[in-house]
Amino acid sequence: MDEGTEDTEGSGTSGDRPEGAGAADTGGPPPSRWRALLRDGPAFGPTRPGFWRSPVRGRSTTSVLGAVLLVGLTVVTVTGLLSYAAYNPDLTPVNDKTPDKGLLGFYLFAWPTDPHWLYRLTQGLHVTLGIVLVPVLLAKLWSVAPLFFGWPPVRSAAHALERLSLVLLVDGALFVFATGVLNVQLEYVFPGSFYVLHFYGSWVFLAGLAVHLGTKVPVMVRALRAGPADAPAPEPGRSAGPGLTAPDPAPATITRGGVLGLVGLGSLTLFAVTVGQSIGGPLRATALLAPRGRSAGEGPNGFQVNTTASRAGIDADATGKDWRLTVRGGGREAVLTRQELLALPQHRAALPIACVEGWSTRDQEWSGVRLADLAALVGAAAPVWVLVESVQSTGSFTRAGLRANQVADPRSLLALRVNGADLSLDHGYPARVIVPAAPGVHNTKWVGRLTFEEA
Ligand SMILES: Nc1nc2c(c(=O)[nH]1)N[C@H]1C(S)=C(S)[C@@H](COP(=O)(O)O)O[C@H]1N2
Ligand SMILES: [Mo]
Repeated sequence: MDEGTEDTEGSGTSGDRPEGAGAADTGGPPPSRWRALLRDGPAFGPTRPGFWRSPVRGRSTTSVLGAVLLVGLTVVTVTGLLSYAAYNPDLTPVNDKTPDKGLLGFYLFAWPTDPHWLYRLTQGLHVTLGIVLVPVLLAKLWSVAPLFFGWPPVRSAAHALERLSLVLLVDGALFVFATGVLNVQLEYVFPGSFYVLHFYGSWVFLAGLAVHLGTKVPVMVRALRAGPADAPAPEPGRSAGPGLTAPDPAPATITRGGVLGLVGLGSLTLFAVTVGQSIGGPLRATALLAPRGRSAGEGPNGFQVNTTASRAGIDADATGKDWRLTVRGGGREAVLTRQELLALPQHRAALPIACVEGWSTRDQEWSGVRLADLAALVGAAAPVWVLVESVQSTGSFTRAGLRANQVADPRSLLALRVNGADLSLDHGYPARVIVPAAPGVHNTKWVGRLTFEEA
């Protein structure tokens, strides 16, 4: 997209070009009018530089917005890739929502259990910053809108590739932001799984972004150095289409600083009504945009519930007196009642729940049986991983695989109690898994079976 580079920006001096210049020809087909149309584009509309009249557009506005996005999107991208790794998708197909990822999982690693708030931080950043950047993204698209109408639409093979990368970039960005926001707002309108769409959409977006940054970062740095006052004078351009700067600007109704200030205010407002859901505690009440409500009741079990027991279709029989935990591994099987579990050594761990949707709780005081102790109980001395299965029969989060390092961590529990009380049914009674630094979705509730797999 070199319409935006300094050699073409503002190339048009007005919307009018001599029609049919060099047209004193034979009069044979193609008529000169057609040639002029091909060269200069339609006589009116957005391909005409004069169509774009905001005096606020310009390389300096675009560069400030671009710089903010560059820093912000780097954090959103890194934390997004980390979120995928946090699911340990390479451990078992049970964890992998994108089995056709191919090379895209090249960077996966065993997600650590330290610090215990790791996923809370990375996913809180991912979602909060993603939401905060929405006004910046929209303003950036507005600021470069004239460039989308560059004329001629395609000048060469290289130019065609550049424009294609732009399609990936813009469509990719809109798609990834839209799917992310919809998921956070619980609008599960996706055909199939959100994760799959968001994952592949991100890679399309990143491919476009890589090409874009390669050509645009030097332009941006130069414009930022030059400052708003003395943007370098445009050179005569190769493109007949519009540039960033309006050749015939309308009277200003707002300054450039005013536009950037409005965008900043929008972002700040979104930040203020979002961040409380990741900080939790009393600040949760400030999270006006939190789709799950701003309070979660009183008492030991008074913290965020994602899926209630009734929503999960958990019936009283499955979790009542007849409930049993089955533990398999090491060629043995043990079946335990809740009483028998409570008779095993109980351990405590102060751990949060941090959902992929960005909300999280503060550390809660869980107590129960160590996963490592349950492995030892059936003689699985060194389990490579454990398959955790809920008694829940429908829904997508009924099973999860946990890796050796997660099983071995002494804070990883099959929790029976929280904050000094029995788990409530909504929090997974009779027993739920809680693992430090794991995404919320891997803290399976209403656990019915643990299968420890050895090498
Ligand atoms: N069986 C079961 N376990 C589950 C879920 C579920 O839907 N079913 N939701 C998971 C998700 S997505 C999260 S974020 C946490 C939320 O825990 P909470 O509902 O106790 O707040 O539990 C996880 N455990
Ligand atoms: Mo979640």
